[in-house]
Amino acid sequence: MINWQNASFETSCGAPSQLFASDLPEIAFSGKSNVGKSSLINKLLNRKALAKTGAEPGKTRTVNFFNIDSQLRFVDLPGYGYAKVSKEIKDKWMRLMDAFWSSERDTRLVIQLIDLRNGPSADDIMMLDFLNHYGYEYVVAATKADKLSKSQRAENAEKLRALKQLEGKTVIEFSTREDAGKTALLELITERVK
Ligand SMILES: Nc1nc2c(ncn2[C@@H]2O[C@H](COP(=O)(O)OP(=O)(O)O)[C@@H](O)[C@H]2O)c(=O)[nH]1
Ligand SMILES: [Mg+2]
Repeated sequence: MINWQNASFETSCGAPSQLFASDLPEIAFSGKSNVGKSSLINKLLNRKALAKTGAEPGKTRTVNFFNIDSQLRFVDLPGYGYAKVSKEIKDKWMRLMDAFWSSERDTRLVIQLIDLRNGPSADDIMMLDFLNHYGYEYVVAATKADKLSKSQRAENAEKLRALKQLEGKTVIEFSTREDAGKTALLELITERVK
């Protein structure tokens, strides 16, 4: 049994040299800036502000590690796709991500977040291609589902599920205001960490 209440922030890494080898199973949360990664982590763990939310898009440029009951780690990855950041910052992000994905890690599952309102961006598609190419086990959390009408929500979810990159993949509609997505994700995570 995992005690989800027993979660704490461990460390932030802003440079490749700060990344440490993983000695626990990891669940990585990936997505563009502002898609709701930190909010989703807080929702899963029943916490208001364990992961910092609503920071100016593109501001969270570190890899943030959370220890869950000494059994696994949640990894809040820095968001991509923020148009207004300089090339220097984008290059820095790329080097950090390269270092993360090429390091020896026990990544059990990637939760790839995609905003259900707009559908996948070009960067999201690149990320899906990357995950598919390297054979990562992943699921999509389609976020901010509460911001859509019932019919728009169903239509957007259907479109997302029909994406050729997502063939055979699980897409979970998620909202911080609902418990269904949270329950589904926690089940998947538990299954992968066993
Ligand atoms: N209505 C609604 N707003 C959300 C949801 N998830 C995140 N947000 C809001 O979206 C903004 C960005 O969320 P954040 O978690 O910081 O995104 P991150 O940059 O991906 O970590 C914040 O203002 C959140 O309150 C959701 O499910 N529903
Ligand atoms: Mg964040």
